[in-house]
Amino acid sequence: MAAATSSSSPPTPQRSSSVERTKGPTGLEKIVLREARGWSAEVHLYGGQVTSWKNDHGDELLFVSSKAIFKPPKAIRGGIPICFPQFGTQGNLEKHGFARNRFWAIDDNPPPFPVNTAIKTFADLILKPSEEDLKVWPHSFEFRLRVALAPGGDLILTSRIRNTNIDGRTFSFTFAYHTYLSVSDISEIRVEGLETLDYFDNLNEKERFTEQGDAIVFEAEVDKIYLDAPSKIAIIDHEKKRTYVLRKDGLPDTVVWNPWDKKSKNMQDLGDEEYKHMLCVEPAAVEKLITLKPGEEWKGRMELSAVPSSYCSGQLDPEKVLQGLEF
Ligand code: TA6
Repeated sequence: MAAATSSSSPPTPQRSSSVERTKGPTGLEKIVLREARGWSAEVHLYGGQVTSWKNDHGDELLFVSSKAIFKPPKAIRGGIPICFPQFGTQGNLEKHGFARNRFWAIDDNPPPFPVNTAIKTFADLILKPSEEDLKVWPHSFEFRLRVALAPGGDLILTSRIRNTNIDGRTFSFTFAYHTYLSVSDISEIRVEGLETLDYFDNLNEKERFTEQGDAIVFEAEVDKIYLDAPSKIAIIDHEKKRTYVLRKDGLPDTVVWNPWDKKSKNMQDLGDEEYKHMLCVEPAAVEKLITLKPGEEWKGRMELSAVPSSYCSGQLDPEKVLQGLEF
């Protein structure tokens, strides 16, 4: 039965989805995605970086620092920086690779994408190495990124990386979606789905430990790489009555980071108190290199939902999660 409309109530505005190219205050180009129910997202061509994801009430769900520098060569502090061709610091490559501080291009003609046809709001970007990039990482590649807003607001990032070397050389890389979530108060947050996992602790000379306890809570700085993390993780914000559900595919590990007070004070592009309102939960491929032969392609996908917190803790029993193959 169709819903009755009272003649006195104003008509509900009809929204439609849209994809618009525009510029931010410092002149950096970005694409704004809007889906029909009012959710939106923004992706900057600089870094191929998602810098906003808002729900249908206009609430920002990603953290971007008030001190973020929207000016090359600095990577933007917040949103979803892409770490490629490496996560972390090894060799000559800059920390977390160069993808996050390069200008990506709009990909007008991406190869066919096996996607859900219900998703109509998306942007396709592409990154190819410059002459300068080839000096520090001597490999030809095509990195295609699709940023999509599903009907209902879920944010979906799909990365496809192809080895386009013509001299027969393989290459290996590590990768992360360095996702900064906006939270009410870090000390009130629980993360479910990582308990009992092994992790490397970056604050403890990268020693390997096993997580104990019910859920991950935060009382101090944390910088951990969880190994073989489940494909679904929940980040529960009781105060905001919101749960983020993060699903991932092709990305075995999950990094969890919060700099806490001391480290924040040493970061030029993060306010001293802002650590309280952010949590990085980063689907990643860090501990086992991904290797591609010429012509081969790798795919890594992340899907973020923000649901009301009636989504109870305990629903993410790791056993059930591992069996859940909805993704
Ligand atoms: O993902 C965690 C991490 O690797 C931390 O070690 C911390 O340094 C963070 O990334 C931020 O790195 P950035 O280079 O963006 O300052």
